[in-house]
Amino acid sequence: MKGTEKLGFGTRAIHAGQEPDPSTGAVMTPIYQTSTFWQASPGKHQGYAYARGKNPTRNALEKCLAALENANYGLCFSSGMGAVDAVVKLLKPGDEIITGNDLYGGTYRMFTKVFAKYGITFHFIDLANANNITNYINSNTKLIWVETPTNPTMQIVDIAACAKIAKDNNILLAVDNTFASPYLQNPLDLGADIVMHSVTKYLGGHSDVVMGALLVNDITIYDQLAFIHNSCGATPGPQDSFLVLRGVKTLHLRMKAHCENGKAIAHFLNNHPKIEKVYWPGFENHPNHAIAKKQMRDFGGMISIVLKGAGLDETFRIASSFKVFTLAESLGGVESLINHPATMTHASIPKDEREKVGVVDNLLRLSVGVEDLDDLLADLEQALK
Ligand code: P1T
Repeated sequence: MKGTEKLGFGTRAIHAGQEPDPSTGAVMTPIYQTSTFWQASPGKHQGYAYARGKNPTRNALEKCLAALENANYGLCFSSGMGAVDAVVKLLKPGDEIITGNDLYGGTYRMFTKVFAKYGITFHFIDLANANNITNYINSNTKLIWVETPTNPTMQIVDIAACAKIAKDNNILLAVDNTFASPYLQNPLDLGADIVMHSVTKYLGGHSDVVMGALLVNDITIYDQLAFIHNSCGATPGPQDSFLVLRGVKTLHLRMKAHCENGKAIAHFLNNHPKIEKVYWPGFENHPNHAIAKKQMRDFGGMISIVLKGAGLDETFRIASSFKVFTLAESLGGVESLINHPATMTHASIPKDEREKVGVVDNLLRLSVGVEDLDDLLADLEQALK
């Protein structure tokens, strides 16, 4: 469907980037399972030469995701980490990145264990107050990397405030929008330069694909990222692109249900005697609730909890005793998941670093799915007994 930019979110989720297939009229974008494309004479082809560079199924998805983030351009990667990697490769040795002190463990690992040795310096700081950024800016600062809500303590970072600081200092702002999804938050509209997604999560929505994406408005940034994308090769295959095109068609419906269940479960846990603390940006006493309200349309289905007085054994016992929630890494699928960040998703962050921001041994993270609320509540009740 052409000219989708003025259409509502759900209509874009279903139609953007997708036309009946020109060769057969197939309504659903076919899986173009081909690595290469015929050329009538060298360089003379129908827009596609080699599938690392461009594939029609992936192209349709890139256009669809761009439409959901109000972006001009999209690029899909073989994982969320592949997308993060491409952004950091915009920089050169000597450059510096300012980022948050609560990040997905894999992002922290890539920054500290991979790119630090290529001469890039990272500052992991408290971004709950965006003004802290100015203390770390110098002439080498090239990028601010923000996750909001953060993984796993649900801190909220003021995207518009970060964007103003970035613009004033000629620095790029990239926002990892994985936890919010484009249904809840659109960082480019708030002044960010690059939006990143682990498509594996809410966009895919069914825990059957690993993929990443970058969405941008500026053609110069797009050209640089597209060059890295093709040169370094972290591109996804057509089958996975098809699965995500299919998953995205229900993003708006799923997100409504995630938010509804998330809200009810956050309140239930907040009143539970076994729980010491609940991290969820929808609570009025969340330190940045006002910013969450300003930049998000709802508060999502990601919740973290601290178990009252529980040691590691007790935490493991509880984490292993769910019947509807599944103990597993990842998030954002239709099914509810429970995760122990300290030993699973954030195990690569040194204990003293993670504990400073609250990623303690008795913290559990819930990805609230779209099952029947009563079943989820009953499962929490029995597991916490
Ligand atoms: O797993 P992958 O698609 O490569 O995406 C990495 C990634 C990036 N950013 C955020 C905010 C993420 O949460 C992730 C992946 N996170 C998990 C697997 C997890 O369970 O937290």
